[in-house]
Amino acid sequence: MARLSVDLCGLRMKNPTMLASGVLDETGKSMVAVAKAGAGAIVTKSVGREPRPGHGNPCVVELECGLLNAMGLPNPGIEAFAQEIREAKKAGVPIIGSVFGGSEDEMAGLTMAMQRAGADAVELNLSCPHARGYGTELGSTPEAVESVCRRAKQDLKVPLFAKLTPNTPSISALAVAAAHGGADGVVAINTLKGMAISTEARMPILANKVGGLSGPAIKPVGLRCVYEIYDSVEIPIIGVGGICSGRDALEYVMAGASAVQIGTAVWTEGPGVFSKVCREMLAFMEENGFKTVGELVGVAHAGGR
Ligand code: RRO
Repeated sequence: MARLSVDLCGLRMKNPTMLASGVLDETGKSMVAVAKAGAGAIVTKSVGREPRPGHGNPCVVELECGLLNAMGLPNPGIEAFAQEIREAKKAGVPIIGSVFGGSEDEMAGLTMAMQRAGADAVELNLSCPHARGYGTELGSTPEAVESVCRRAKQDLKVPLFAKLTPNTPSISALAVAAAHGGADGVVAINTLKGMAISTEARMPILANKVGGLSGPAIKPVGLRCVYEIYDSVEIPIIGVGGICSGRDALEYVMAGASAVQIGTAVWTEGPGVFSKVCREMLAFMEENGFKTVGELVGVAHAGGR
């Protein structure tokens, strides 16, 4: 009998799927609902120190190939969000608190606040493509990534994941830096910087003009990033970008991911996508004689790591 359960840096997950940050993860109740629908773990919406309203509307555009968003990090601030974490914990799956900040100090403070609120792990969002001052500065050079990870990890007891940007010449250099800084794992990838234009209005559709592209269009980019990172670091990789089916998830696992995140497909298909992806992964494993997900991690690299 094949089984989907995985141990990710000590987080015991009943399957390797996680809710990605940004979709249905702003309240404890919605996170519980997604966990009940089958997600193996939940990543919260990225939270900062102070409340933020986010960018103006339109902040999301549905495209044929995916979604373009410029939400602009809307969140109630860490103090208010702690209550949502406590509520989400009732789901009985690992809750990973995502944080963003404008400085290393801010990031470290938020990381510790997430731990105090009960988060089972923390994801540093170093990669929002369109929030000036939050993400790009701390996430775009190996030096900055290493330094912020080291600072955030200092007094942290729970695992630390660094979510990296694909909008860079070398994501594997960023992953190596995260590992040197003490991150327990890396998450690849955040959205790709993009734009949509209304020919009628003759202007960009998003109020923020540019935004982050997610969904099926970015799966080949995400796979390439995970594949490259797998050749560069020993720490686990969490793959994300365009996963809608069990086959998509397995592609990420074969590229080197130990777990995967799903976001846009939750928007397009609803939370039922988690049980569908798991069912399809399990069927593939049974048909092909794999007993654990671990046996499949990185098999697309001939000769292994
Ligand atoms: O809130 C957003 O606009 C947002 C974030 Br924090 C992120 O990390 N990635 C993205 O595409 N949008």
